[in-house]
Amino acid sequence: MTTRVLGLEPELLAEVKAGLTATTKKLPASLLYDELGTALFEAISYLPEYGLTRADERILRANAGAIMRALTPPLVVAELGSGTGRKTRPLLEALASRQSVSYYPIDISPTALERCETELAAVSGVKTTAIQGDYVQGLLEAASRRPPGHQMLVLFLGSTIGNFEPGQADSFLRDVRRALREGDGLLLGTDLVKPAAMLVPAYDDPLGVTAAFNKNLLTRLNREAGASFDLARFRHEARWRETERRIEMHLVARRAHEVRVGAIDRAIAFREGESIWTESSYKFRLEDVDRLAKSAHFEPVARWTDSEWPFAETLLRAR
Ligand code: AVI
Repeated sequence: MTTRVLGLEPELLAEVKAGLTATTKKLPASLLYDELGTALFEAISYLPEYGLTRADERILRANAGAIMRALTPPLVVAELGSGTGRKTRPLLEALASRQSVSYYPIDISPTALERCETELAAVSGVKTTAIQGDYVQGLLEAASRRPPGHQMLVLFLGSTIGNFEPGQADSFLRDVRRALREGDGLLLGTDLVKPAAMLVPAYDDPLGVTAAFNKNLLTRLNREAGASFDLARFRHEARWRETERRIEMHLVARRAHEVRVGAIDRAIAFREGESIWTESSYKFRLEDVDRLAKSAHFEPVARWTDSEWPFAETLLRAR
């Protein structure tokens, strides 16, 4: 048997080159999600220190009926980033008790879509049509399939919006809005600002799962960009930036050394203590969510929060 190792897409490779040769070294967070990275993120969601996913799921489970009652049937449902389908299930079950449901999970990863389809196969009254690809393109495709007279509900859960830079989050929501019609809904999950004592261990857990998730990015560059990163020469660090309200993940060089990256034909020099910034995870205040929504022509109509782990699910209506 031969294993085919694919190289990075040219655009991603160009981002890697720009990021590693910049004064402040940065890598695209999307690199974190290869097959192993996706499995490690799922493991993170079970860590006692990482309350985000459980809070998201708790809110959806406890309020599925109320969320669906806030919308006017008949509805079709599209989800940006299908995940495993685990947290979407109660929402689809609540809706399927009123109407037959067309559900369009949209994801770049075929593995994620397969898992989502398997998880939801047993839910009666739900027809799942997976769309592989970019979120906005996928949403346009789902919107083009909606039957006449149906409203669309878009799910963007898990605070994935927090991994966008603020300007990107803004333009992304505008793109989503453009794919929708007036009156359509967007259920937006956002992790809320909380004390550093809760946030830092969530992104630097004692078991080292988040460290493995972060370092796996270097393994990926070794495999897919011909790099020679020695993982032992880097340590994971989570930094809470109070003013920017974001957690940053970094990989910090333990000592000065050089790393060859074959696919960009460069030797990258690291000073001792120099870091590669790999991800930002923005945390929101409720007023930030409302401002973001309004600037993209959505109107907040209802909100559900979790008290154990501050997290909000906001139902927005396209205006
Ligand atoms: C997917 N996303 C919402 C996660 C987060 O919390 O920002 C990714 C993650 N990074 C480290 N741990 C989890």
